[in-house]
Amino acid sequence: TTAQPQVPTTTARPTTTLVTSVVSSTTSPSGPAVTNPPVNPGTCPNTPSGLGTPVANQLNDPFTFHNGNKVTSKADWACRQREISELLQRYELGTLPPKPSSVTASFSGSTLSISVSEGGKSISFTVSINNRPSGAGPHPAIINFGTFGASLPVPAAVATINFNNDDIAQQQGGSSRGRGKFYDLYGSSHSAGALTAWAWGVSRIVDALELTQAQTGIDPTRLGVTGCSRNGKGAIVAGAFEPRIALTLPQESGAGGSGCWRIATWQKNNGQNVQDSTQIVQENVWFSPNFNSYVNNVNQLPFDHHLLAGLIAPRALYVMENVDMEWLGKISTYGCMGIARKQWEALGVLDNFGYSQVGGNSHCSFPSSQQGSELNAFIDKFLLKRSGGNTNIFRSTQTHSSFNLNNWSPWAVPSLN
Ligand code: MCU
Repeated sequence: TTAQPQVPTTTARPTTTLVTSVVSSTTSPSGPAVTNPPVNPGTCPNTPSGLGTPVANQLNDPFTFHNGNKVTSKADWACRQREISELLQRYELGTLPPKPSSVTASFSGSTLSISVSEGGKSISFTVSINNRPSGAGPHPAIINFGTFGASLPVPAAVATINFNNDDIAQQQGGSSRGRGKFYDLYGSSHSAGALTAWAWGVSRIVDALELTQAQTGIDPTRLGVTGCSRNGKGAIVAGAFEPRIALTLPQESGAGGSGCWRIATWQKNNGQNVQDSTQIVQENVWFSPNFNSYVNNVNQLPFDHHLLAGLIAPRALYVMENVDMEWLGKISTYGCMGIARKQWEALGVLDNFGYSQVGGNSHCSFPSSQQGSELNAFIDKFLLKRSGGNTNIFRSTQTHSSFNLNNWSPWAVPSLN
């Protein structure tokens, strides 16, 4: 299959301005198929307006369209992903703008400078490319949310790209709403919450890497994205919205990331101290203001975060969580990802999905038990394109016996061809 970005919105996609002619004779090593299938929007069913029937004590069926039709093929699945993306944007995350009319980039030292114009307005931002491997390359890279370097260990053969996401959209509580370069470009009342604005920023970094491949030596087809905690929420949303990301690595993202709203509410109703939808929108501006109308009754939503994760399938996702952090929603992330996994199962690519929940480490300090046979196995297979260890992982060091994965996902899992 050829890489064909899935288009999350129906708007036209203007061409990128080239600052450098990119002529590359080197090709990426081959490996497992990790791209989304092509979407032919004309063949996709229309998504009815409205929320549809509420879904309680279970998670929405990934394999039934909003109009009630069944998903029976990979082509249907690609349409369903478009629909899920649209629904997530409409009710929770805010609108993801299409590629801007102009994106230019230049690389000097370790700084990649990115300039974006749209509708007569312009912004620029920079990212630093660190630990570039020696040798001609091209080399894979992991885009890390935050300026201090990844909070998980990145092997020497992989570069790190530090993304100052707060520069694109601030996250200092309610007063940050509409602040940051994204809003300088699109207006302070744009519907996008910070997570969507950051995903847009990641897409512009990928645009810039495509333009400057000859200078940076970074292979834009072998990119990972990571971040921890609030920035882990950013990483999973970026992986979901940007199909050019090959490997998504959210670390301890918890509620609003790899957790599901409905399961967090269920945990809270069972007396646990867990972040839920009503609290999270008070704490920060990660979500669209549109979400406020649904936080008191998340059963109304035509999705939950298992479907956010499913936007990544069949690409690779490895989710790291911490069993000691009740606030993050340890049952919620376990249940949400255990059910999300069924989307990779339907596509016959369980090797591209990992969920691992361990303990004994403080928040965002990476535990060695997840490194050798898990994180490194994912990086080897999907960024370095070496055959290696097992990447079909679903484990927790705790048995969440009060939660029944199958009761919460009573729908059938088709085999999609
Ligand atoms: C796990 O991410 C967040 C969490 O959602 C917040 O409630 C808490 O305040 O901060 C966490 C975080 O980002 O920690 C660095």
